[in-house]
Amino acid sequence: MSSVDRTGKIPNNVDLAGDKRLQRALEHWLPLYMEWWNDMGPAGFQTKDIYLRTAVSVEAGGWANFDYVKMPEYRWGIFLTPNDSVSSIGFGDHYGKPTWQEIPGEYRGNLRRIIVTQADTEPASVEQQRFLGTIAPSLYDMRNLFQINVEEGRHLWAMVYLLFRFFGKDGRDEAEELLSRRSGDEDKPRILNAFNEACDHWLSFFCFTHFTDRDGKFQLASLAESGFEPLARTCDFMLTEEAHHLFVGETGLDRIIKRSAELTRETDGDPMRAGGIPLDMIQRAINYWFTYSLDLFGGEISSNAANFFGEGLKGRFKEKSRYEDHVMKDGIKVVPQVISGRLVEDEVPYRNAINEVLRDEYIDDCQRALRKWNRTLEKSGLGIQLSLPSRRFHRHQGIYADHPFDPEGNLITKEALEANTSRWLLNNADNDYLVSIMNQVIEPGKMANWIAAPSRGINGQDLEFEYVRL
Ligand code: BYC
Ligand code: FE
Ligand code: FE
Repeated sequence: MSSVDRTGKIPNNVDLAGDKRLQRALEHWLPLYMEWWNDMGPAGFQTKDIYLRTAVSVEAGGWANFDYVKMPEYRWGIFLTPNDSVSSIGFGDHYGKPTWQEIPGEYRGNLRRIIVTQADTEPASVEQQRFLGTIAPSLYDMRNLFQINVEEGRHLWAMVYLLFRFFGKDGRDEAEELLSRRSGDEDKPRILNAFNEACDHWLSFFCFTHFTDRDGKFQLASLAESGFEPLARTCDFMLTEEAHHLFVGETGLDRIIKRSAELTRETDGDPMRAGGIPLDMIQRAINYWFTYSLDLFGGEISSNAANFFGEGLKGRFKEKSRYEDHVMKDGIKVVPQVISGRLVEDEVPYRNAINEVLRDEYIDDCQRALRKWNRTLEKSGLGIQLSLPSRRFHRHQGIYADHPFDPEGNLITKEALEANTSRWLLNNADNDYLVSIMNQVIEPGKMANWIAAPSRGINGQDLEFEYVRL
């Protein structure tokens, strides 16, 4: 593993200087990326100094440097977690054999597809969040938004490096396509559904970073197990940045919930009178983003996923420590299915149900965060609790997508679903209201009225710190 080179146009620890063709190819892509960033990145703040962290090393303790940076001058680099020893493939049909440093020819198609799908989500999220800076509830939050945006940009670099390094002309074509699709575009949408949904205000932003970035955590962790070592080490390093995105989402929602509970009490149950966010609206936002994020795990029964596992390309979450049998050739998993209009428990070959195994882990993690929010609510004494809807509710992918379910997961009629949709899911009136109460707050240390202050600042700085110089 080579050391970190910070002198070139593209900071990296993959010895770009030692591979001139690759270096030139990536340097050629850089202005295309900048064009995309200037067109589709955060609107209105490109010339401002933002207090940002930049990945500068891969050492666990000191990988990040904090300083004021203008976003277009951010140093998007390529960093892989170092490999200090020879590794072996941790699961699937090649279990125990040495990991691959180059792409095995027969898996080229599947690896390309996985890498492109992962890559596509990164710029998509930046596009979705493009206008949120203009309605940020504080400088602290505005800074966190931009931090996430530049790091999603770096995640795109991480994947594009793999495309250029290992996929030749196909990889270069894919890298261009990644800059030409657009979130929500009718003709050239992003690949996965959640990344085409509008994220027009900060309740959706916090739900997105909590629920949708959390899909990123679980997908990246599964890819960090990959037998294709460059992919594994790239994803492993991306996870260090991901933790902050999840922190922003989880604590952002907690702060909204805390403030909403206060305003609900102060207004005898009508927080909208005080410009606050009603708790039932928060529940609808949770229902909406949690279920779109469940779709991101793919179908409950998937031969793609079975192949990815068998081929050693994509493992399970914490494959080594959480599982004993790493081959799972004959296991089964019970998956409830709709058969003749009724929900019936069905046995599915384990590998075919592996998307569902990862979704289980994800749901557990979401439940953990929910319990924390509910403790915040308990302290308010309102007697209201939030919940996660069933994994069958409001799905657009997989075996439940074509059937109407209520948030408890019961099969209902289409009419009953239609009659209740606006009660169960974030709706146009909610979105209009949420946009209407969100005005930019730029006095250092001040918060918009609809959200509580965070418990501390960033990198040991005070809350009053000038996180963005406007
Ligand atoms: N929307 O066999 P199936 C992140 C397609 S987030 C639209 O069930 P599979 C981030 C599927 O492509 C992490 N289409 O699915 C977060 C297939 O299409 P074809 C992103 C979907 O392959 C926030 C068909 O339906 N990383 O990093 O087992 C901010 C049948 O699919 C969807 C990854 O996703 C959907 N939701 O699993 C920034 C990791 N779901 O072949 C960043 C890489 C499925 O019929 N991706 N389809 O045309 C994968 O591992 C897999 O592709 C999936 C799907 C888990 C996504
Ligand atoms: Fe990312
Ligand atoms: Fe993220």
